[in-house]
Parts: sequence; structure tokens; C-alpha cells
Amino acid sequence: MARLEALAGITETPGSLTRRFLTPAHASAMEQVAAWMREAGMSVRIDAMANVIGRLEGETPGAPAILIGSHIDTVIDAGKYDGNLGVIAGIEAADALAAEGARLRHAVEVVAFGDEEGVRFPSHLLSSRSLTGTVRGKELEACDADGVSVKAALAALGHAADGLKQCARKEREIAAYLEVHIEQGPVLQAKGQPLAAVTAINGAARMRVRVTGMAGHAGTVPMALRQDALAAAAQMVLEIERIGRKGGNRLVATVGRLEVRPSAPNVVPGEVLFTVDVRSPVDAVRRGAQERIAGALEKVAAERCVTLTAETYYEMAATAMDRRIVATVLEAIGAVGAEPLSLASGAGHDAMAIAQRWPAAMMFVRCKDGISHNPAESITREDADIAVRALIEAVRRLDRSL
Ligand code: HGY
Ligand code: MN
Ligand code: MN
Repeated sequence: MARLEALAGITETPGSLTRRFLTPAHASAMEQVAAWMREAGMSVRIDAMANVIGRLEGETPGAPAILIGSHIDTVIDAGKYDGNLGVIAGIEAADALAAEGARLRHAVEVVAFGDEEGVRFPSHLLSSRSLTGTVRGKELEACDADGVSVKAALAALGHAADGLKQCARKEREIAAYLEVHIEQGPVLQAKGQPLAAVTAINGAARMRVRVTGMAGHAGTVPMALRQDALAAAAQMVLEIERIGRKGGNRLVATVGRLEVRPSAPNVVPGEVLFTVDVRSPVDAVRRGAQERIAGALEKVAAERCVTLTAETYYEMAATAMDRRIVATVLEAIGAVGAEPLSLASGAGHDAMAIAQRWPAAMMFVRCKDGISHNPAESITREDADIAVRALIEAVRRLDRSL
């Protein structure tokens, strides 16, 4: 818990936690995590996509690894536990296994990914996907709001982006992936239980929308003659919410970021940029909603004589976790005396990327009132403790069964 507090102090914004991919704060957090991995007896390397990877050899050096990971990048004004808990829990588990001199058949690796939230660049899961070899070079051209590309940001931290290829792991190097993560929902608290195995992760898509109207003088342009980009965008946002609501518990749709230009009190807004985040456990439901949203945006644009561009820059299919690994996580939860519950995940995770190549599963940890992506995010020491003990149990079982 002290390490999570310390990690939360490494931020772009003193007084709150914001740590975006490839910022100096991310680089400092990487160094701190690397130091803790070394203290746990792991050898540590940082790859060309700024993944921090600690390794504890098994009985025979060079054996396939049980990979434990999560992310150390955060959203804006974030909580302390989203992502960071999974990395610290992995280090604690490796430390305990090393301390008892456990001679496992597998190596244990712990990885701290840096681009899970996708907040700085219009990218998605670049660091975890770089292990699976599915990141294409042109994705590193994506630029942040200041026009800095992923490639330039990597170079600024001393990583040659052409090292992308070296990040990909060979199939046989990894035997399984486990991720410990806060639930970011209210179910475990409602059930009075600390842990759950995750069976599947909702599919998600993210769009960037640009609404272009006509900037004008707020005092002189008659209402009937306006092409007000913000009024149009506001109607679009409510349409998106209406479509999301119609999907019941199988759909969520969110406009999380909206920028008005030129954003002056006496200027009719000429341009608005906003994002749309659509998710569902069923891909056909999500894709249907994306189509309905696209249609609704076009309709409002036509009625209001504004122009529209909408680009989907992120799309991940709903991802089932590996049944055998899920079963092992459930056994491990039972072994530490908690009720072996199963939950689906509404939030996205690095496990979606890793599951494309290797058997993967996740373990949720109760968080207070289900609050996340919010500085009020919190867990108890007892739940962190039982989570690490369950993680160690799962690693032992996987070591024998894989
Ligand atoms: O957006 C998500 O689901 C994750 O927190 N990046
Ligand atoms: Mn997360
Ligand atoms: Mn998150």
C-alpha cells in the first residue's frame, strides 16, 4: 500500500494523479517500478515501447514465463489503484516467491505497460500490443494535442521506435498471463466479497468527431442564420446518450472529451471536437450502436447546416478470458478463503491485447463504492493482501498445470 501511495506521488500535476504515456512522470514511474522489481530479486529490462519487464528465473533458466502485468499510465485526475495495483501486486508476488526460494518450472515475469488508458495519444494498448507484435509502425505517427508523435515521444525518452519489432515476444516465451485489477464497479462490495475471476472483457470502440459550423459575432448574427457548431454538438451528445440508454445493460456510450473553438464568450462556436466511447459485451450490439450513432450525427449535421467528420480510431472486440486460467483463478480465490465469484469486465484492460496471443485471465479486487477514474478510488489493505495471496496461489497452480 505504501508503494501505491509513493507511485501516486509521481505525477504530471502535483496534488493530483495524472501520468500519461511517455511523459516525464511516466519515465520516473518506470524507474521506480524497475527499482522495486530489482529489490524483489528480478532482472529488469525496459523495451523499445517503454514496457518495464522484471523476470524471476525458474528452475531452468530461459523457461517460458507466467506473465503478470497491468498498466502504470493513468487517466486525468486519476485514482491510485487502476492499473498500478496489478503491477505492485505482481512485484509483491514475485518477491514472496523469490524469498521462499520457490523453484518453479516457469519463470515469472512482471510487466508495467504504459499506454492502456490511451489518454495522451489517439492510440490503443500500444505497449501491451507491442508484445503480441500487432502494432504497425504507422500507429507511432499518432500525435498528441501538442502535435508530438508517439515516435518523437519515445525518442525523447531514448527509445528508438524502430525497436518496435524487438518488443514482440515469441509464442513459447510466455505460458500464461494474469492481471490483477480493481473491479471499477460495485458488485464485489455489494456481495461482501474481496475477489472475483474475470470471464470476459467488453468490446470497445472510440471515435473522434469534428463538427464544423461558422464562427460569428455573438451580437450580430441572427439566430436563424447561425451555423453554431456547439449547439449542433450538444444535440449530437444527447442523441448519443439516448442511443446508449436504449441498449439496456448491454451497451454504454460516452462523450468524455469535448473541445470548443475558438471558445470565446462573444463568438458563435465555429468548430467542436469530441470523442465517443461505445462498449458492449456483444460485438454485434456495439457495431449496431456505432451505426445508429453515425446516422444520428449525420442527421443533426444536415438539420443544422454544419459539416461533420467522424473517425473510429480504436476498436477492440469483446474478449473472452481463457477458461483454464479462469478456473485456476477461481481455485486460487477459494484457496485463500474467499468466495470464488466470476464477473465480466465493462472496462477495457491490457489483458484484451495479451489474450490475442496467450492464455490470459484477470482477477478483480473490490474497490470502494465501485468508484474509479476518480481520485476517490480506494481499496483496503486487507483486500490488497488477500489479492496478492490469491495471485501467488494462482501462479503456483499454473506452474504445475501448464
Ligand atoms: O477505458 C477503459 O476501459 C480503461 O480504463 N482504459
Ligand atoms: Mn485499468
Ligand atoms: Mn482505467
